[in-house]
Amino acid sequence: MSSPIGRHAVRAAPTHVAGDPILRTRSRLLRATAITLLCGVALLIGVGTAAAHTQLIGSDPADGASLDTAPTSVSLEFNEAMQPQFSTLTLIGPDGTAYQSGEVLADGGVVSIAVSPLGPAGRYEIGYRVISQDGHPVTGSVAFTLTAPGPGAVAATTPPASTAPATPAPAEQPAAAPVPEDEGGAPVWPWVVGAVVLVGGGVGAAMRLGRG
Ligand SMILES: [Cu+2]
Repeated sequence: MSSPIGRHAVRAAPTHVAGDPILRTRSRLLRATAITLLCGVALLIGVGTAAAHTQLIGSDPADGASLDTAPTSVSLEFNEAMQPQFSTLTLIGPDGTAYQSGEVLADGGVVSIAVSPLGPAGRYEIGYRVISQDGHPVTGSVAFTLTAPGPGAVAATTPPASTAPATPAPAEQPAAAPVPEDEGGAPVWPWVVGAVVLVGGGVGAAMRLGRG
């Protein structure tokens, strides 16, 4: 609060004298940042860059769909041709498991990926990250609801019924061996001291040589 102007002036003067390169780099950075921001804002607003930025125009399953049969693949349709090597698709289930399987396939604007047998009923989210033709990544997601457990849920939800009473794990597990204090090896400090002594000696010798 006291004297920001004075301190600013003192600091700014040498910077200005020292270098146009710094200022030039900074303005280049600012310009790049501004362009990136504009692109992002345009993307958010959805104007001006419709031609430049990929847009999702459909999906299978559709966004918000309710299915009683689990799909074996998911696909997304975009408004321009997609490159499979630059496209990422994920399918995350209500249990947090990633169900996408194998490689992304692309056919024109449609990218797809196989999915392993879906698990519990609930919300499944298809996430995507693709690259627009202007090189900018576009990400998003659509979701569908599986109203009945998928084929992958059977194994997980019905553990084999065991006839024997569950045997509790032995209570007297041998305690983990205490970790010896010097597990990490020899202490480090002698090396640090040694290094300081060496460097100090070297500097001293160099100064003596420089003087003589
Ligand atoms: Cu862009």
